[in-house]
Amino acid sequence: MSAPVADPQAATRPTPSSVDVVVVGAGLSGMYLLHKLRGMGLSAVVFEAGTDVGGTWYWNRYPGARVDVESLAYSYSFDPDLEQEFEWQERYPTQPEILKYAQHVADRFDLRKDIVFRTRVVSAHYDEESRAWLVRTEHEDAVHARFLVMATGCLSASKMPEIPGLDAFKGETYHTAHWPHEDVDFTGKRVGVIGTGSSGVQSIPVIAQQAADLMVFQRTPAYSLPARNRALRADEVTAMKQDYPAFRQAQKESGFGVPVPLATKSALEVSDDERNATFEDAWESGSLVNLLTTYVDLVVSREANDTAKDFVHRKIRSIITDPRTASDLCPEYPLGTKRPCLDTGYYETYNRSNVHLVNLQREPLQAVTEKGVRTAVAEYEFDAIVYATGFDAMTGSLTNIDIRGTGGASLKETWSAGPRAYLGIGAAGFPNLFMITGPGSPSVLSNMVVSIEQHVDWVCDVIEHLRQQGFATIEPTQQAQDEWVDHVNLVASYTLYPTANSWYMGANVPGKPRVFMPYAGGVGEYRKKCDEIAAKGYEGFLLSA
Ligand code: NA7
Repeated sequence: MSAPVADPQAATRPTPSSVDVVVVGAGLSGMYLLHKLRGMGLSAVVFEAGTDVGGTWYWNRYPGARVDVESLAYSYSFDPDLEQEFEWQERYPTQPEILKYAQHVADRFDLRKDIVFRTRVVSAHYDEESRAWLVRTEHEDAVHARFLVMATGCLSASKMPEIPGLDAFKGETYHTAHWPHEDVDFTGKRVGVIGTGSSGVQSIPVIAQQAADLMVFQRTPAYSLPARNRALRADEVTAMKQDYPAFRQAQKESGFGVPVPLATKSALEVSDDERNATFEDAWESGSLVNLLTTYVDLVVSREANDTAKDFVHRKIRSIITDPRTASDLCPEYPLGTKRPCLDTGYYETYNRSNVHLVNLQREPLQAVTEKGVRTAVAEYEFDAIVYATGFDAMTGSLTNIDIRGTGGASLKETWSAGPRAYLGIGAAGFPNLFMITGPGSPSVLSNMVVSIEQHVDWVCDVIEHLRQQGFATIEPTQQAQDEWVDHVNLVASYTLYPTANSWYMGANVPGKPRVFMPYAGGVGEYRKKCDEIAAKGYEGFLLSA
């Protein structure tokens, strides 16, 4: 795999021996957190494995990478001047544009001077006597901190397929989540792409334009909607910037962190014509959530969901000329229960003569070989293989670090039957440890920036509360945590989410417990709950002097 090239703007600083707060990760969570902590007069250091800020948008540089929430909504709200001054170019910005935004924020708030780049945290152990975390890095630096905040992101521990021979291939190998910083040119090459989640769906149309031949290996088809991306118009930017406070408030109160009109009807109570016209409008709108939110019951009723599924199937079949390819691309699980995708020309790409689909449900992947990929049916030869095989989502970036709390208990072992966290923010037995968008919070079911800001604000308020009240430590009680996890599971059980083999459920990682990890109760309701808990003096948490 090609190693990333260092960014010229990357800075490094020596690791301090002691700080108030260690933050792991300099993505959108870690950056805002650092800014806030500094404002509170606390000392903080951020450790970041990459050579620059940006997190997801630093690592996922594959061709066609874009965010699928609109730029004017997928941006920080904490600083009105920042909101006004940054000029987004596209409705759905590309990875380079979002990375430029993150770099702009780092420059504007002079963040890099407290970030140690090129440095992975390997362990964090809580010392009960000193009531401090001892955090160690891959470079054997050690730092003591009163608080440890994991701003490690939900999708940052990438995964490869679990098949033999990954090192055998003699050609070029890429993973979408570790794309090289220099240009990759597939012109004239035979390319194999494994995986058809968002990264596959976004990169396949771009790679297809270059490659002599492109073979896509699909285990499960995605539901993908056309992004209808375009340049932003000056008038819409002006209108949004004038109305930002109201829009931000609406984001906070919404279900997904994206304001949409509230549905009032069941998909089953309207005529076929009315429903199809509604779905058609949503399809044309170019939005990830508009289709799923057209009717009240699409996420909870299989019968209602089937109407949307059938609509998308008809769309796929109307675009793709080869009936067998079209049929292979039609998902059978309910719409929305695996992360849907937004694309630019994805289905159309399968009409190109240089693009072929291999359905791994008919011919399972067996091995990577010296020349390419072997399935149960054939060996396919390539000059390059692209792994778009996703992540050990939500927990991988936390359990990959040796985190040990009270009594030396390991977080990985404590979570061996599935993650358990109160509000998705703290875990019983791990004092003064906070997770930004951790499992049990809306996180990946939301516009991440909205959820990140909410968690960062909430965590900083806790730290301020402890300081003002003279408390040294905080951690969830076992009871409050158990009740929250039960509540998260109960809410999920009312929905269709647990019915699909998704990474929300841990189903993409062999042996990972099947637990629905994000909180499906909605961003607005969740925020209210967090605020109520804070107002009651952090109900469900144990605060000690
Ligand atoms: P995803 O959405 O997890 O997609 C990974 C894809 O790779 C998906 O199609 C997987 O099939 C496939 N995959 C994973 N492991 C294998 C193996 N062993 N064999 C064959 N195919 C495999 O990751 P992305 O990077 O595309 O997107 C992540 C998120 O980024 C996305 O949801 C948005 O939030 C943005 P499966 O579906 O598991 O059968």
